Amino acid sequence: RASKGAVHLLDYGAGNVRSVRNAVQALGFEVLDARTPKDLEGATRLIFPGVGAYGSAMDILRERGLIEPLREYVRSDKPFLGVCLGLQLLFDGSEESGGVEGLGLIPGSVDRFTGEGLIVPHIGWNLVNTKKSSGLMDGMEGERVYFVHSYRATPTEENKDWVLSTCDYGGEFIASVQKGNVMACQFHPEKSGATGLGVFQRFLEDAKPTGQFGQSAKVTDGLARRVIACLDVRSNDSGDLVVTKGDSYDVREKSEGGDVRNLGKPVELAGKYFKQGADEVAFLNITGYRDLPLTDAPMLEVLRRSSETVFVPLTVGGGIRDFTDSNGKSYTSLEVAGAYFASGADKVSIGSDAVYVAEEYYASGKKKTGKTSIEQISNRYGVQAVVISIDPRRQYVAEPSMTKNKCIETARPGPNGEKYVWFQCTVKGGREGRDIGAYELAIAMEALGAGEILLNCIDEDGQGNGFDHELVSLVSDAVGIPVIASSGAGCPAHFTDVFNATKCSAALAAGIFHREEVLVSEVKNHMVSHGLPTRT
Ligand code: 1PR
Repeated sequence: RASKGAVHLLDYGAGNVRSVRNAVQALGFEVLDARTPKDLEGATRLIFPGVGAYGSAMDILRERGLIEPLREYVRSDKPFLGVCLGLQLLFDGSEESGGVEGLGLIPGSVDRFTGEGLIVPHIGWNLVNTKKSSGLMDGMEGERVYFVHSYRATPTEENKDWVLSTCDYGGEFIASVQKGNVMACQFHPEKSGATGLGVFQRFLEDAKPTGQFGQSAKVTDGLARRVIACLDVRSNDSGDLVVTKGDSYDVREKSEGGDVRNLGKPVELAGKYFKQGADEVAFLNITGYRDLPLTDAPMLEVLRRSSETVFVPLTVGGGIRDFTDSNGKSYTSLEVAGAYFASGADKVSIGSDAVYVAEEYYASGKKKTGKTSIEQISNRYGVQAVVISIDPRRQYVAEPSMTKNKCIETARPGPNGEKYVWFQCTVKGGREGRDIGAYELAIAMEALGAGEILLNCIDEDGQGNGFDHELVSLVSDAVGIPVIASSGAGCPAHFTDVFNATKCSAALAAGIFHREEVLVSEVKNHMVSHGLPTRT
């Protein structure tokens, strides 16, 4: 296919810019890399997908001598589109990373979201209010776009000539800016499905304003509750990478010597769920705790290929930890995560390693070392990039004093009539229980810089009886970061139920989607008909 033209992409080597690249290519444009000041000089159209933490982004730009050339490019009013951190860096500075100076092109500072009970990061699909007519945001009335950030710029008298649209999350913040040919969005067009691709298209095709405003967003409709499709991936006995699905984590067919259940191919299923309207797709490499992740090329390839066609966030988990391979070469968890991000993942999910880290955290009297996988990845790539996958199992006790872990009175007593339950964390895909609860783990992880909790439940996994509301409430009441309810969905009503009964921000399912018992779109329709904010 003939290229419609070229656009430079400022890739300073942090995090996932592959999706932006893929989105631009999917629209028929050629992507050229801008890595040096000289590259910037030659650019006639530039996209700046800022990723990672504010401080480390500015450090890298400085090291590469890009700060002045970037300022010059923007001041000269050449076509520029910043994305997420690429918007924030245009401002004077940020509260993030202990206070950092930015490019100083737009007046104002970028501050952390605050608000009583507000879940931070702001992750998910939210509505934008268009403030003025422009080519960029035209036709976006009533559409939701994908945000993922903990810091935001707010509209003020000084920057009002820049503000193109705002969004409401614990107060009004800037969703996009534009002055002349310079524009930027706090949301991620490359992760916002067809609506987001439209933003890129209008930027790339120099769309002129139609004069139509979008003022449709009602604050009460705000942030949508997310529906996530999860693909548990592993090799079967013939060595093929398959999507599998267990009952309480047992993924083998029940027959004698049963093979690993095969429910399809990862890339195809991811594409199918994107088309059905999944808000995110998660890949869990369920044997990652024993495989050597960086030699696990199939999973990296799955991400690369999925990110070419799936324009919503991708999470990958399994085997994210420090390890030494069979040749004696050591990798840090940061390097492992980096390989996943570079292949198209937006977030990494950490399971077993998080349990060990939390145990040490409590044993040391809650000391932060800065050296754990969670802290390192979060510092480098931002809190939103670190998901903690918890694999808990119910443990019943007659009295709370029988465990040091947080217990609750349960409406579903244990086999011997025990009235109390705690939720025991496991490692290695549920194979080994540890003396720490999901509640304790979640609190430790938030303190160390995790951005989200993926809360599975071994007892409910694959059962189709609905989510464990007691577990989801316990954890989502304890932390201020988003919690994804997982395990047990059997019908659309189970999603609506868990959203109504708990503070979870998202709900995830696997089996019902793989077996085609329920479409993602049917879940969404049920949510809409029950008045839940939903991206449709
Ligand atoms: O410990 O960092 O290497 O990560 C391993 C990852 O693999 C963890 O995220 C862990 O949850 C996952 N995992 C390990 N073993 C299994 C297994 O099933 N044998 N799968 C496994 C986790 C749970 C969910 C599932 C929901 C929804 N599967 O991912 O998709 O329970 O299922 P449902 O809707 O069918 O009920 P590390």
